[in-house]
Amino acid sequence: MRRLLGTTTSPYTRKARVLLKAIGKPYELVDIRTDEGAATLKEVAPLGKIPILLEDEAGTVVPDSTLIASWLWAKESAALGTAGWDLDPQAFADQALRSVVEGALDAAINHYYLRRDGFAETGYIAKQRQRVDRVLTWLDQRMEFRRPIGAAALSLGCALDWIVFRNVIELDRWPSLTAFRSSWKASGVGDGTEPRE
Ligand SMILES: N[C@@H](CCC(=O)N[C@@H](CS)C(=O)NCC(=O)O)C(=O)O
Repeated sequence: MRRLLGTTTSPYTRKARVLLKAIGKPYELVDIRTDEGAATLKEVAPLGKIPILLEDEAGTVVPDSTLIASWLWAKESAALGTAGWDLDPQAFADQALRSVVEGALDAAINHYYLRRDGFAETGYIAKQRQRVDRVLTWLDQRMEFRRPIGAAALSLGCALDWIVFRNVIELDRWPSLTAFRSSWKASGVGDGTEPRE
C-alpha cells in the first residue's frame, strides 16, 4: 500500500492527502511524530522535510509536495481529472502562482516557529511576516476558486487553512482570499484532512 510520511498539522502534507483522498485508493499516513515515522523519515529523507510519498512499487521515494502532485498526476490523472483536478506541471502560469503562494507559506511557517521559539519580531523574522502580508495582498485580486482545480488553488487552500489554524494572520483583511477559502471549504475537496494536532 502507498504510504505518506507527514503530520496532520503540515500544510504541505495536506496537499498530498487531499489528492490521495481524491484518487480514492487506500493509503497509510505515517506520522513522523511516531517512532516508526521518525525512523523511516531519517532513512529516506536527508532534508528531513515532509511530505514524502513511498510508493509500493520498486521502493520509489517521492519527496516534496509539488513533485508528489506531479507524480500522482502522471500515475492517476484519470481519477484526479474525474474528481475535478488539473495538475499539469507544465501549466506555467498556474505553477508560477503556486510558487508565490508557497513562498508566502514558507515565510509564514518560518515566522510561526521562530516566534514560538522565543525570537523577537525584528530583522529577518519581521521580514517574513511582511512577506506574508505583501503576498496575500498581491494574491487577493488574482485567485478565484474554480474547477478544474489547479496546483496554485490546492496550495492556497491548504496554506490559508494552516494560516488560520495557527493564527498567523487575520484573514478577513483580504476579502477575495476570504471568499476563496469559503468556496474551497464548500467544495469539500479538503474534508477530513483539515489541520489538527
Ligand atoms: N517544498 C516542500 C516544503 C516542505 C516543508 O517545508 N515541510 C515542512 C512541514 S509543513 C517541514 O518539513 N518542516 C520541517 C523542517 O523544515 O525542518 C514541499 O512542497 O514539500
